[in-house]
Parts: sequence; structure tokens; C-alpha cells
Amino acid sequence: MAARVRSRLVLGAVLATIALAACGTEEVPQNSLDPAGPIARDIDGLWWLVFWIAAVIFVLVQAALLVSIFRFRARKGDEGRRIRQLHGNTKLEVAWTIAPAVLLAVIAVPTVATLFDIRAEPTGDDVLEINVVGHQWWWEYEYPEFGFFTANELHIPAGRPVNLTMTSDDVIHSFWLPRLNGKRDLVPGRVSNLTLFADEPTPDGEFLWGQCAEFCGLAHADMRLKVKVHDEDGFQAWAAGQAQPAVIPTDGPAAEGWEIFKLVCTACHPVAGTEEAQVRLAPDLTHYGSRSWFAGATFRNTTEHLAAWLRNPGDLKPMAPELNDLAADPPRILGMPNFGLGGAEVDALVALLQSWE
Ligand code: HEC
Ligand SMILES: [Cu+2]
Repeated sequence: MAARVRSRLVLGAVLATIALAACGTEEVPQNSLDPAGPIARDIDGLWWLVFWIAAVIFVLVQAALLVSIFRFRARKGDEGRRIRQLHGNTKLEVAWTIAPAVLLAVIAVPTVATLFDIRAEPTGDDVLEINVVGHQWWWEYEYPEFGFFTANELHIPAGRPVNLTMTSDDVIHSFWLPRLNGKRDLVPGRVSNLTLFADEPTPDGEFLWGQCAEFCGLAHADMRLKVKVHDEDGFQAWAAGQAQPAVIPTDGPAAEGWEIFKLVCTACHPVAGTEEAQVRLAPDLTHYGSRSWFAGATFRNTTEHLAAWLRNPGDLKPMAPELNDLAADPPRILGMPNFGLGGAEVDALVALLQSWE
């Protein structure tokens, strides 16, 4: 390929990349440069500080480069002229070794201070405690103050700190909610902490978006999370509702659904307030009908999606239920199996799950 054609292609590709990078500023739900609380704001501030220092250095270095290229270039008539040869320059070399070292030392001060700040576990009466367990490929949340569990969709109050105490049941996961804090690993057999603090409630129907940030197998990309931020009254009302036991339906399709549920689903899914569903190997379904998202917060909890999930979970999410071993200690669960349910059974189960608001 001719050199000119090639350089035009490269230039075109670079320009297209820059132009495309500008797309999507409208809807960027996982943008750590759009902080929604004080911790994320600290991280954002640090990022901009380092960015501007780097920008100044970039401009200075490029300016020196351009001056060198144009001012000292070979001109007509220079052919055969010998350039003055230099060997080393102690003063310059000492200067360009010390200057970056000093600069890095200066950047280290706010960096280390911010790291300690955002790692500090929150204290005080107003801290909300939530226990988080990472599973392949969904999140389990326990609210010990209120005594209930939920999954994938996290609900927190605005204006006070939330302390996540986290661990994993299988492999390493990483909780990442870019608009509220940095990443933090969940490691099997260990406990880690992450503080969330949100300034304001999210508008109706809107959530903060996050996801698992540590590759954890087949459905890692579908191990997402959504966070609903409430005002204090809204949070208390939500939590009071979640703390209620499930109501077992006594007639209609939902009651038929419960008969199937007892036979098939109780092997993995807990439902508070029942004797039958006490095994905790899969998402707690006590108030499943109140959730907006499911399956690692990847799908909207609509009737169509739920029915599709029950017909064949593997259609919606790549999983490996053939590797499940419920008898192992601890049991191993790598997804929800396809139970080959018929249309009427699916409808009955949908009615049951939707009745558990
Ligand atoms: C072998 C264990 C197992 C059994 C039995 C099982 N499930 Fe599941 N189910 C899972 C796992 C694991 C997940 C989480 C999958 C994911 O998102 O990665 C899940 C997810 C779900 C979800 C989505 C929950 C959420 O909030 O994300 C629903 C709804 C559900 N199952 C319904 C049922 C119903 C109804 C039955 C009975 C017909 C059933 N499951 C039987 C393991 C099981
Ligand atoms: Cu993960």
C-alpha cells in the first residue's frame, strides 16, 4: 500500500475514534466522573488534579518537541553539514530526574490521603449496615437491622453512610458502583468493606448502575447491580415492606404456582415466612414482585422476561447448571437449571412471583 494512502487511513481512523468517543455523553450510567456522593467526589477531584498536572506536562513536552522539529530541521543548503555532537549533560539529567520525582511525591500526598479517607469504615449511629455476598453471577444483600434478604437491586437511603460488609461464596468478585465509590474485591473466606454515601434520592424508576468488576466466569458480564436511593421516609417504608413475610396465596393461578414452587424451587430459593422454602442457595424471592430488575440486575422484571426466564433461564443468561452439586459441602451452584416447565406452569409461577410484592 502506498505510504500516502496508509497515512490517510490511519488519520481517518484516529479522527473517527475521537468523533465516536464523543457519542454517548447523553446516557453514561457508569461514569465515575459524574459523582453522586462525597466519596466519589473525592475520587473525581483527585482524578482531575492528576489530569491537569499531566495535561500541563503533555503541552510542555509536545511544545519542546515541535520547537525541536521545526526550528532545528535540515534546511536547503544544509546537505553534508555536520551537526555539533554532544555527549551527556549532567545538569539537565539531574533536573529531569529530580523534577518528576518531586512531582510524584506531590501527587502522592492527596492520593494517599484520599485512599485512607475512602477506606475508613464509617462510624456513628446513622450508619446503615448491609452484608453483601457475591455469587456466580448475582449479588445477595442482607439488611441485619431489619432481618431480611434481597438480591441484585440494592436500596439505600440518601444523606447517610452505608457500610457494606462483603464476602464471596465462590470466586473473587468486585463490587463497583462508579458514581458512589471505587472498586472493592469480595474474596472467599475474607471480609472486606466498602462505604456508600449518596447525596440525593434517584428519580422515580431510575437507578445508579454498577457491575462486578472482577472476571468471575461465564456470566461475569451479566453480573450487574442497580441501586435505588430513597429519601429517609421512602427507605424506611421500603425496608418495612421487605421485612414482612411472604403471603402464601390460597386460590387462583398463584396458588397453583405455590404447589409447583414447593416441589421444584425450594431446593434453592428461600422465601421468608414459609416452612418449605428455607434453603439459601439462590436469590431470596420473598418480595420478588417488588423488584424492577432480576438475574444479576440485567433484565427488567417484566412479565415477558420472567416467563422467558422460567421457560429456559439459559436463553437469557449464559450459565452452567449442569455443574451444580447441591449435595457437595458447601453446595456448588452455577446457575438456574431449565426445568422444562409447560406454559400453564410458567403462568402459574409468574402469578405467584408477581403476587409477592
Ligand atoms: C438448582 C437451584 C435452583 C432451583 C431449583 C431454582 N432456581 Fe431460580 N435461580 C437459581 C439461581 C442460581 C439463580 C440466579 C441466577 C443468576 O442470576 O445468575 C436463580 C434466579 C431466579 C430468579 C431471578 C431472581 C433475581 O432476583 O435475580 C427467579 C425469579 C427464579 N430463579 C425463579 C425460580 C423458580 C420459580 C424456580 C422453580 C421453578 C426456581 N427458580 C428454581 C437457582 C435455582
Ligand atoms: Cu463476579
